[in-house]
Amino acid sequence: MIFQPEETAATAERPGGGAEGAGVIVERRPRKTVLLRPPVANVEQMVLVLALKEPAPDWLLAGRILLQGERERLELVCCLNKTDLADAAEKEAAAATLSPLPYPLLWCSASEGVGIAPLREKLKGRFSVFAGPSGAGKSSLLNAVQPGFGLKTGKVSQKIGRGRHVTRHVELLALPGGGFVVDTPGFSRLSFADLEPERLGDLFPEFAPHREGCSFRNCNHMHEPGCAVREAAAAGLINRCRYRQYRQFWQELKDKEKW
Ligand SMILES: Nc1nc2c(ncn2[C@@H]2O[C@H](COP(=O)(O)OP(=O)(O)OP(=O)(O)O)[C@@H](O)[C@H]2O)c(=O)[nH]1
Ligand SMILES: [Mg+2]
Ligand SMILES: [Zn+2]
Repeated sequence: MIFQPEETAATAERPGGGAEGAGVIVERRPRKTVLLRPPVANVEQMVLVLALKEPAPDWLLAGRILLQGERERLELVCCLNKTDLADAAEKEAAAATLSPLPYPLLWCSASEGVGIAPLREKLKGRFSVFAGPSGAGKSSLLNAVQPGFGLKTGKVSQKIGRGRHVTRHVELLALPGGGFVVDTPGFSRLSFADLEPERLGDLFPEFAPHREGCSFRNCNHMHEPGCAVREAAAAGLINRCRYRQYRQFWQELKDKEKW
């Protein structure tokens, strides 16, 4: 379904009669991709937004979000926000996890206007969704990309170090230069539905160059002898944190299968 603000949908029929300032459904398209968290259909691109600090990155959650994007074959972009708050060691730690992945990595500060132009460029003409934990700065970044959005933002709780779930609804926003972007509520838990553990390895793109070297063609990269992926992780050629995540996810999916 495509929504447009009234003024850009002027020539379209108005099935709902569209009140002043309301969106109008101009076209209904078949769903090609469907995300459950956030619940959005037909997006092409997912922008994972993490704060370097306040709240510190939850890599496990980030891994789950990326996995969901991979499963739906979305183009992925990673955005590390709040560069103004982080020191060199914190930036290095985040880069170690994200820079080996084949996704563009943007360093941003919504409050200082850093990295906003490249982000705007990535969104231009595309249908994107922002995803990430509460408080990471998704709405703040979108406000920086397009001040007219005027999205509500909220302070991160000092006591629990987490966002306060300010964005409550999935919001579809039209970009002035073409394209749409969806702001979504942050979440802290995500479980995968309908994923066979045997498929999991395909959704870790950095495993691809190593998989060929596994002794078994159907290697699950868990306990099999001669697993080139496990060896690559041990040798530091694959980020160890990501490989540990893979093992955890695989186990989770296996346990689910038993039910
Ligand atoms: N220092 C600093 N603070 C930022 C930056 N970006 C956002 N913030 C602050 O972080 C807090 C959370 O920002 P939001 O934009 O509401 O975060 P969100 O990801 O939309 O959160 P939810 O809507 O709850 O999912 C606000 O107080 C922002 O002002 C940044 O680059 N630097
Ligand atoms: Mg928000
Ligand atoms: Zn293997």
